[in-house]
Amino acid sequence: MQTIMILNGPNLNLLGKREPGIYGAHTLADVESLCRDACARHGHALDFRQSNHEGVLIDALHEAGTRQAAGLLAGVVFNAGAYTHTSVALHDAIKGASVRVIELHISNVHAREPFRHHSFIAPAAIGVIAGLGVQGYALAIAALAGGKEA
Ligand code: CA2
Repeated sequence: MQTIMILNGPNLNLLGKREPGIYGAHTLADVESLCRDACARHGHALDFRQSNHEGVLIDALHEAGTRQAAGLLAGVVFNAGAYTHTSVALHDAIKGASVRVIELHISNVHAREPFRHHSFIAPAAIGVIAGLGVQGYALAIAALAGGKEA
């Protein structure tokens, strides 16, 4: 059974606790449970992570690339949070690890402040989902499970 990694970046641990008008009322634990159900439906195992630290996210992407190369991982659903808009290092990590990544945002970043319109992740990703709320995670899992190729 292949695993799908869900990787969440900075401040996503606050989900459901602040700014419900933008991100909804679901907590990160709710997102994990939604992802667990979606992975189970598609016959995949779940590896669900969150970190507020860029280096930890980079290490996770490297690990994902190694596991994907061994046939053990279908890909990564990556909500890089605000690092999306700032991090060349995360772009390089995805490229360097040759890992299949779907960039995910709960909110529609293109309808928000201009500084959220640029993504360093998107050019290294196989696809992008934004603005569909936490259900976007389930859609991204379905895409990876369906064999979406780079
Ligand atoms: O819409 C998304 O999923 C984002 O990746 C969320 C990030 C934001 O910086 C991106 O532009 C879009 C923010 C992470 C969550 O931050 C929270 C802050 C306060 C309360 C709840 C969540």
